Amino acid sequence: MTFGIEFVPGDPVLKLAHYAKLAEQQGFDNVWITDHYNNRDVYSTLTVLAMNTNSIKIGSGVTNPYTRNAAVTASSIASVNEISGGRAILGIGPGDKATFDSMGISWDKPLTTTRESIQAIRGFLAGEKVTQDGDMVKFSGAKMAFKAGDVPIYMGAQGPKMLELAGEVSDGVLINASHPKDFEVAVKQIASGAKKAGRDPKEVDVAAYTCFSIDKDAAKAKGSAQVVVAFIVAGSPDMVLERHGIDPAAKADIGAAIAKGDFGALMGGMVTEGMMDAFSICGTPDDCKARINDLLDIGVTQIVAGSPLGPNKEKAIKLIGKEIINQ
Ligand code: F42
Repeated sequence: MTFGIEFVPGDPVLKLAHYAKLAEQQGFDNVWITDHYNNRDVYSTLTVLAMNTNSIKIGSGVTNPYTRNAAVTASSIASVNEISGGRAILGIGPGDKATFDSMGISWDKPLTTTRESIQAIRGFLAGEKVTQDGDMVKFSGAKMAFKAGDVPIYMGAQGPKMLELAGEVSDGVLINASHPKDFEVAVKQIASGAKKAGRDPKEVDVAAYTCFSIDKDAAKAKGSAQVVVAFIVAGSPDMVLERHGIDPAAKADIGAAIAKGDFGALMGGMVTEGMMDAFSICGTPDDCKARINDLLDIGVTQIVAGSPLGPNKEKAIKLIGKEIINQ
C-alpha cells in the first residue's frame, strides 16, 4: 500500500509546501494537488512543492483536457518532472462540469476527450511527433522540444465506462470514494478494462481519494468532516446514494442547505451517520485503520487522505504518520 495526501490550492502555495514537507517527513508517498481555475494554478503549486521536498512524488490530482490543450499539459508536467528530479505524476480526468459551465466551456464527450488526450500526452512524453485525428483531439506533427522523462498517468474516474478506460490506458486511478461497497464495483470495472487491453489489472494503482478526518477525539474528527460529506452527498449520482441506502431525496435538502449557507442544519442532523460512513474515512486512528484495512482487502492499493484531514491539518498529518503509516 502507498499513502497519498491531497491539497486544494485554495490555501497559499507556501503553506501547502510546508504541509507537503511535513507529509514527506511522515512517510507519505504522494502529494496530489487539485486543479480548478478559481484556485491557485496547479503547475505553479507543483513547482513550489518540488523545490521544497526531496522524495515525495508530486501529481496533479486532477487536471482536465478542456481548459488546457494536451500538448500544453504534456509540457507543463514534463517541466515539473525535470524540476523535481523525476517525481512528477500526471493525474487527469474529464473535469468539473460546474466550473466549466461558469467558464463557458461545453463538456462534450468527456470520456472520448479524456481517452484521446491521454493518447496524445503519452506520445508527447515519449518524444514522438504527434499526429492524431480523433473525434475531439487533433494534432498534426506537434512535438516537444525537450525530454520529458518517465511520467506515470493517473485518471480521475467514478463512472463505469471511465473506470474501464482507466483499466485500459492508465497507470493508476484516483477514485473519489471511501467505502468498500464502491470499490467492490470499481475494482471489477478497472479489471475488465485492463483485460480488454491485454493488461494485468495489477499494473493499475487503485487509489481511494477520500474525505479523511482523523483525531484522537472521534467527535472532533466527525465535526470537521460533516460539511465535506454534505458536498459529496449533494454531488453524488442517485445510483451511488442508493448503493449506500441513502434516500436520493436527501440530496435536494442538503443542496438547498448548502446554497443557503445553513451549516447549522447540516451539522445538526441533516448529514446522517450513514452518510458519514458512506463518504468518509473518519474518527480515531483505530477507526481509520479499520476502514483502510477493509479497503485494502477489496483491492485498493493507495489511500489518498483528502480534505479536511482533521480539525487541525498539521496534527492530522503527524497522527496519520505516527499511527497509520509508521505503526
Ligand atoms: N475535477 C476537477 O475539475 N478538478 C479536480 O481537481 C478533480 C479532482 C478529482 C480527483 C479524483 C476524482 O476521482 C475526480 C476528480 N475530479 C476533479 C473530477 C474528474 O475530473 C471527473 O469529472 C470525474 O471523475 C468524472 O466522473 P465520471 O467518472 O463519472 O465520468 C463522467 C464523465 C461520466 O459521465 N462517465 C460515464 C461513465 O459511465 O463512466 C461515461 C460517459 C460517456 O461515455 N460519455 C461519452 C463520451 O464519449 O464522453 C459521450 C456520451 C454521449 O451521449 O455523448
